[in-house]
Amino acid sequence: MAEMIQVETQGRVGLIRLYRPQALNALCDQLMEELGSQLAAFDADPAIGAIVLTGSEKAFAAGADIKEMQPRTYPLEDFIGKRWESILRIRKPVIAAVAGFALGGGCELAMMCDTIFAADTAKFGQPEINLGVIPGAGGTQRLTRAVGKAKAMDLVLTARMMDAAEAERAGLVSRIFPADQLLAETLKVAERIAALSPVAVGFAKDCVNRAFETTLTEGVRYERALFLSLFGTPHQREGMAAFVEKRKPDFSA
Ligand code: CO8
Repeated sequence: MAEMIQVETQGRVGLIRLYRPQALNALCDQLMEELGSQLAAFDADPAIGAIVLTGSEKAFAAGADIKEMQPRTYPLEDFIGKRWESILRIRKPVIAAVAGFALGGGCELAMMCDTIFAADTAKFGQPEINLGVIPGAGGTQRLTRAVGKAKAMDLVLTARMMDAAEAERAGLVSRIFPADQLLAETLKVAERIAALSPVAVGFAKDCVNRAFETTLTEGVRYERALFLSLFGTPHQREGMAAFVEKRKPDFSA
């Protein structure tokens, strides 16, 4: 039974709420293990089409757990990879709904999701430099790809926080909502995605992510192969027939 996350489903959407209220959802090993298991369970469940990951009003997550890391000394095993990278293996879309602090590992976790929706209260940052370390779960890489070198360098070197408006302008965040509407609006978007063809949605996610891993020519070749293979699915036939027949498509079959 998970203690540090709360799990619900709403229609075809799986909702995971990080839940360590006494520590601003600091991402300790136990929490990350619970999160990884639940993400994998939703990914394997055909009744779920999209996943929303959120925190509390005050914090999405204020970072990796500093108290847990404090006694660690070099040389040490990679305590990050096995717990933090499970989210990257999820084939269904994962939307981060961020209110309050998303700092350090919290910002990195949000950036591992497929897109970020933010409350107007959200604050993003990579303050690890203040602790005598640097981001360790992809922050220097994903933030730089999301917002460009100048702003990423500014955030990583100064530890300053960026508010939701700045994060949206910079391209880190896709949409901003008033804090009291963040979850409802995010769930609406997730439900819409969850009603689409799961194969097409998975391929679309995979192709956009591929853009970060390969050259343009290879990426376009990959996209085309997946696009063409979708013509072997009933969902392509249903989607296009529904358009021609002026009705809503039904991708549930
Ligand atoms: N780790 C552990 N405990 C935390 C963390 C954290 N990251 N953040 C907050 N807490 C705890 C506080 O210690 C406090 O607990 P207690 O009441 O027992 O003292 C409680 O949460 C409430 O926090 P505050 O009293 O500090 O709340 P404020 O509203 O005054 O301040 C802040 C909020 C500004 C967010 C402040 O808590 C803060 O600066 N937190 C730390 C932010 C930070 O430095 N994050 C980066 C951590 S390092 C990291 O993420 C590296 C990632 C590397 C990859 C992953 C490796 C596993």
